[in-house]
Parts: sequence; C-alpha cells; structure tokens
Amino acid sequence: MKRLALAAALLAPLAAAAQTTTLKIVSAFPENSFYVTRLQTWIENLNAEGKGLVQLNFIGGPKAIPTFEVGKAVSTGVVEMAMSTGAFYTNVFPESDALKLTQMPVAEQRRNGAMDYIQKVWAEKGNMVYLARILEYQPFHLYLNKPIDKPDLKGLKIRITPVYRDFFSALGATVMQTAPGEVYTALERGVVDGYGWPIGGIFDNNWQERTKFRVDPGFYDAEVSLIANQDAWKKLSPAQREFLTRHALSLESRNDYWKVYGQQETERQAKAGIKVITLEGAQGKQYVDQAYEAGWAGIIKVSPQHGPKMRQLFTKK
Ligand code: 173
Repeated sequence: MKRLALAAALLAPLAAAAQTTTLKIVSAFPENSFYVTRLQTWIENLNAEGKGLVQLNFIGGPKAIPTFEVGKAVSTGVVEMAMSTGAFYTNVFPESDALKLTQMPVAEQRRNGAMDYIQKVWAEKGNMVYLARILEYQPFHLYLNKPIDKPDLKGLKIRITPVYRDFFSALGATVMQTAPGEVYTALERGVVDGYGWPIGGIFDNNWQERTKFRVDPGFYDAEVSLIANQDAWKKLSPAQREFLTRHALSLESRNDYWKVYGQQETERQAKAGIKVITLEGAQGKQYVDQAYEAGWAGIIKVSPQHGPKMRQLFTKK
C-alpha cells in the first residue's frame, strides 16, 4: 500500500505534465498591429495561468501564414487557433463576412440567439469553434487622398477586403483587394486613391503619411475574433476547454476599451492633419443605410440559406 502510494505520488506530476497541450495560434493581422500587441498580452497571461494544462504558442502574423490563408489553416487544422476577421476567410465559407453587420454588442448577441447561430454556422461550414469577438465599437471608414463632396466614388480606385466590396462598388468605385500588409505600398505607389479601415489602427503601419481625408460617418462594426479548429477543440479535456473559453470570454468582456481607443485614434488623426469629409444629415444617413443594404444583399446572395436569418438576428429592432 505504502509503495503504491509512493509510486502514485511520483507519477502524478508526470501525468499532469503529459496532459499539457500546446496549441499553435496565428494572427491574420500584421505582426506590428495593435491587435497583435493586445493578443500577445492575453497569451502571456493565459500561459502563465495555464501551466500544466494548456499553452498557446504564438506562431506569428501574415509572415507565418498569409492573411487570406489563415481561415483555411484553422479549418484544416494546420494551426489550432487564430485571431482573424471573417472577411479574411470568405474562401472557407462566405457567411464569415456577415459579422461586420451586427448592430448590437456581442454581450447582447449572446442573449438574443445571434451567437448560437454564429457558432452553429462556424462549426458546420468552417469546422471552427467561434470562441470570442475581441473587437467591437469600431466603425469602418473610407479614407481618401482625393476629396469628394457627395457619396459618389466614380473614377476612384479603392483598396478593399470583402468587408467593403459591395458598398464601395455600389458607390461606383473601382475596387482592389489587398491584405492590410499591402496597403502602405499601394498608397505610396498611387495604385489606390483610398482604402477602407476601421476608425482605429491606421498609425500601426504609418498609413497616416499617405492619407489626406477620412469620410464620416463610419458604417458597420469591425469584428476581430478568436477561432479554433473544431477537431483540435474536441480533443481537449473539459478542463482545458473551460480554461480557454474563460480566457477568451474575459478578453471579450473588455471590449469597452475599444470605445476609448476609437476616440483617441480620432484625435490622433486630426493631429496628423487628416481632414474629415462629413456627409451631413440625410445624406449621411442614406450613406449608412446604403452600406447595410449593399452588405446584406451581398451576404444573402452568397448564402440564401443563412443570410436572411443572420440579418434578422443581427439587426437592431
Ligand atoms: O483589412 C480590412 O480592412 C478589414 O477587413 C478589417 C476587418 C476588421 C478589422 C480591421 C480591418
């Protein structure tokens, strides 16, 4: 009996160590972006607390896996986790781009059934576990180097991702898709006259040097999320899943931070000399309405199956 107890005592730490699972995580946003800084802080805390249970190994950004390949890598299990936005993995399933159209905080999405629906679609069509939305309260804007006086982009070349394609095309723009990592060069070479991006983040890669105007109002709500490969997730123990979920939800619960960040970035843009072109009153409202109309038309066209239900769940009543 004594000897058995001793053997068990000796083996226990080994067994615990053997249970530690290390998951690879990548970012679809550039290495030097603020989103990644925040992600890395989160990973460090998680790893400190998760010793003996689960560890995250941050592989890197688009240099490790190109922006528009990250979704496929998660879906197939090349990496177990990622920080991305849905617009970057429409090549896995087109509904991924619909999260930009949510009109209520993610906390409310977790109450009204929207999150259940998101998790179902992400699992069925992406082989993904949708863990947490870690960016909200960040409207997208159109940034320009040529002035406009009405919502008409005819003759302008605009850098896009799927987020902006339907809307900017509807406004008459010629659109060109690039990953965030290629925006500076496109502006520098004059390949584009402007770009879409949220209110925050243009300083991360010095785009302010190549930006003259921001168009207000903003539209939609930028989304960045933590996603995981579903097979890898199922292989984790309940304790590991609970731990990761708790940490992901903890980050999600701190999204109010982005409201402050949005204000700071707005001021920073003004100080950097970026002029605001405001579409006033009815014209501004029409611009935003058109954004949602064009956005939903695009989603429903590629997903008659889920688009209408998503629209119902994501739209403010
Ligand atoms: O690259 C983009 O403009 C884009 O689609 C996006 C989405 C969410 C946050 C930041 C950028």
